[in-house]
Amino acid sequence: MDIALYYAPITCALAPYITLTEAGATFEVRPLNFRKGQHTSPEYLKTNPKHKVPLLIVDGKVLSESVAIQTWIARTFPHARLLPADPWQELQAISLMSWCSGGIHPFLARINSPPRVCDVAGTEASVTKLASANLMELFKIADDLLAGRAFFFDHFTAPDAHFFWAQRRARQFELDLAGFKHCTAHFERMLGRPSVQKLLAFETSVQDEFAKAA
Ligand SMILES: N[C@@H](CCC(=O)N[C@@H](CS)C(=O)NCC(=O)O)C(=O)O
Repeated sequence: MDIALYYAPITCALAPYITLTEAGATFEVRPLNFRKGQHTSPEYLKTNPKHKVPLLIVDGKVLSESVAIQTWIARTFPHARLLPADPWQELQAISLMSWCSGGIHPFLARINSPPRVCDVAGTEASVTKLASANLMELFKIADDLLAGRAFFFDHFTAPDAHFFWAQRRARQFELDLAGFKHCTAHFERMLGRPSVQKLLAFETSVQDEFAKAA
């Protein structure tokens, strides 16, 4: 099976990179340089008109959307136990990933690019302030879910990778998550995983390559 992951540094494509690594999958990574607009090139738009990552190509077939990609990885590599075995728990895991993708991510995207959602002059700070307040509420919910646990379920699963990315992005935006002790512990635990270490080293190498090409 040929697996290729379209990826860009910093983005939510980090989550499937971690999950594929946890699965022990052999996969090719195709980095896109957003600064150079490679995600909006005519060539990429033919593959993904949404101009987003992650995008998975499996034996030439295209799969977009993080939740679907993460679910595909978990189903394809069952030995890695990337979703809980119990059907109800499995749905809870999919619910968590949908929340990362559809609940948390849109507020991160607003902070990343306020003018994309509001182009009224002088409103940037306001968009960021409101998105940050919403995120604080969401991270409080995550903090409660993680209380007394190492991971969302009784072992590492795909939602942990997805949430790790969301939390990393929020921290990069300097959201003050210090009060969320369980989120912080989860973040530090994730940073210690070999899959995350591999990802971070890979990210640095891609960023170095992009810098050389700038
Ligand atoms: N719902 C999508 C969102 C993907 C997404 O927004 N990716 C961002 C990076 S974090 C992206 O590629 N943005 C480029 C763009 O919107 O042009 C998913 O969960 O896969």
